[in-house]
Amino acid sequence: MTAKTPFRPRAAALVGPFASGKTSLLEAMLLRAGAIPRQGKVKDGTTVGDSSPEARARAMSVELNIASAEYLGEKWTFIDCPGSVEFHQDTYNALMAVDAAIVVCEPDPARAVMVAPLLKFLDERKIPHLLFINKVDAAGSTRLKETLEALQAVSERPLVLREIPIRDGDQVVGFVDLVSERAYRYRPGQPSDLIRIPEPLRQEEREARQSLLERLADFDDHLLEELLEDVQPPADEIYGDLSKDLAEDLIVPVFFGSAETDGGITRLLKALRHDAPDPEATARRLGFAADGAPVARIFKTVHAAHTGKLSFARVFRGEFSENQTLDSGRLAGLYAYPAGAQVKAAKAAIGDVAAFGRLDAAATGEVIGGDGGEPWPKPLEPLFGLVMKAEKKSDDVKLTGAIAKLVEEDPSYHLEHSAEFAEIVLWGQGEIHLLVAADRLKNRYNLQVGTARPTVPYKETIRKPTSVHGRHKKQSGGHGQFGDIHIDIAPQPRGSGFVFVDKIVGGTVPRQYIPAVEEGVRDFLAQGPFGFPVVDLAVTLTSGSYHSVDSSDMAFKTAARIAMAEGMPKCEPVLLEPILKVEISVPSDFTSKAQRIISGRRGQILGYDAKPGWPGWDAVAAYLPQAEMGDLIVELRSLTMGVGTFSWQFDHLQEISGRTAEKVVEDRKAALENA
Ligand SMILES: Nc1nc2c(ncn2[C@@H]2O[C@H](COP(=O)(O)OP(=O)(O)OP(=O)(O)O)[C@@H](O)[C@H]2O)c(=O)[nH]1
Ligand SMILES: [Mg+2]
Repeated sequence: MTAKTPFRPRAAALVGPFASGKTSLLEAMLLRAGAIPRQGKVKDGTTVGDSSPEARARAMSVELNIASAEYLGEKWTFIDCPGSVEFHQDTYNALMAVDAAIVVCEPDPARAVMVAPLLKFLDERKIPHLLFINKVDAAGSTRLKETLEALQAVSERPLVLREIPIRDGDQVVGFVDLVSERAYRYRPGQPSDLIRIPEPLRQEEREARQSLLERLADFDDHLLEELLEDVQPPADEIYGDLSKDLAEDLIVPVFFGSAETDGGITRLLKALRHDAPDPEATARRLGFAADGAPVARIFKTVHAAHTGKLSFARVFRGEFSENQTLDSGRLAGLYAYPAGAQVKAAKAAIGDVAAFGRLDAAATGEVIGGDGGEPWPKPLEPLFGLVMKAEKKSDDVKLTGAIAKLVEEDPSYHLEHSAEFAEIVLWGQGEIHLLVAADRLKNRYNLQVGTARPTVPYKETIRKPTSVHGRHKKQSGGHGQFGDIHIDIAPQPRGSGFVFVDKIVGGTVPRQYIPAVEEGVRDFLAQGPFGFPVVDLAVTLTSGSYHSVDSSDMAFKTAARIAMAEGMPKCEPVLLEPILKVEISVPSDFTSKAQRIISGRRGQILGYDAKPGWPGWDAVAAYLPQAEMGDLIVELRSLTMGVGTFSWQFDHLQEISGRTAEKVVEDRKAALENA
């Protein structure tokens, strides 16, 4: 870096659908920048990214990969994000920290819809982004044009092709840059060769360039005038428009190439270098004023074995140094990530991505050294839950502590302690998300955990009233036991819970024993005849008798339990199933599939409508038994290219009977016997 070319370190996120080649692209960019000596492969487990055991085991990204490099003397931090929607919390959080995003997709029009939720996130927040259509080396990648059309259909912003492909048969072997009008032929593992524009492409090149210029002219009156007057705009003007329009998220420039065979990587890096906004512009976009004390925003929290808690943050103002005192404590360590390796750093200045050590009170989304900034994305709602059960009972406390750390790292995990069923339920975004959590518990905390489906919180109630007498009398040796009560048991309207009524007159049950009667009833109701909590009933204590020596709390409690055990079966007990109100969101092509999923799961469709703010998407509202929610997200994703999702909340309890109810009761009995 020379004094003449002041620049700030910049950061770009690599995002895009599952397996589109982001981690491979990171590897290719690090190689091109000279940060690594050779290019590893995801399949071989040799990439800089995906180095955690959980990622390697699955050959997919399950957390952020952060690596910095210098390209042509300028420092970049690349944040390679997981493509799987189950790990999108990390992806969304990383996008809050970068100057620009590279959306990596595949040259397949059918997959374009998979990018829709990401593009929506980017456009809503005006995060500058460009598209990189990867894997053009693969045979049959002749469908660039169709892919682009399909992508345009899911992008609010105009997509602007920056280059056109040079083909050999059905393979892309190079490109013509539409601004410089230079042609290049890919050379695997090396920068492309400059060649003459192939004669047959001249016409296509001119047309594509013209449409690029027309797009830019939509946002530049001067350029529009030049085009109308047939004046060739100078290259500088075009470059100026490209970077301005990218920075303001007015257009989305489109590139293509091949991460694995090194096609189009230099072009992509150069485009970033020329067009990506600098961190001062990004700080402005994110609502951080230029002047003031240093600020950095935490976009990821990690609990690492040797360093303890690490808060990964991007610096948006000023400079931090090790040992500095912050509001949240002393800055006990600063780390940088050249080519993905963790090294100690003395300072982190505007633009840098650094990990801040041991800020114990700090959480992801927090601004270190200040406040303000754009609202942080909300944690993704829980969609799939698994019980985490420590194999050793003595590990239970340790397990809860370790899960709390996982939740801190990824706020789209949600911990639920179910007191009713004594279960630790971890909720998350899908099955893999939770199995990765279980692996992390094992790999990092040496906790062997088994997983199981959470118990569905069925309840029971009664349909008919009854009156019953409960008497507990024991004469064993000295002190006896005596409790004697009459109670009425009666159904109550849905949602009223449990009511205890005391109608004792004349002291047939002395005051001091009445709470014991209620306690006995409540104890019984915690696990009714079917094994579930009983709700929506009233128990009225009408009369009783006592013994001046032998009566006690214990005796009346037992009498109450006896009365309940005798009375309940006469009240026509019935199972109550929890019903959720769900709203499924899908692109409208998938609406009928979503409806079929609901009916296939004993659900009741309430209606569907266009999803507000999501052109081309529908929201299907339905009632769904909670028992059917277990793997709903799995089926929904498999039928909607991974983009369908849902939100849910408990709505009401509903009586069930017949075979479904019998099965629930059998399973519950078996579970209670095994417990
Ligand atoms: N033919 C071809 N295959 C590629 C290319 N880039 C990546 N792949 C393959 O695509 C698969 C996924 O690559 P990754 O780099 O892990 O993709 P990713 O986008 O990081 O995946 P996730 O992070 O799990 O979403 C691997 O099998 C790669 O070998 C490419 O340019 N050409
Ligand atoms: Mg990856």
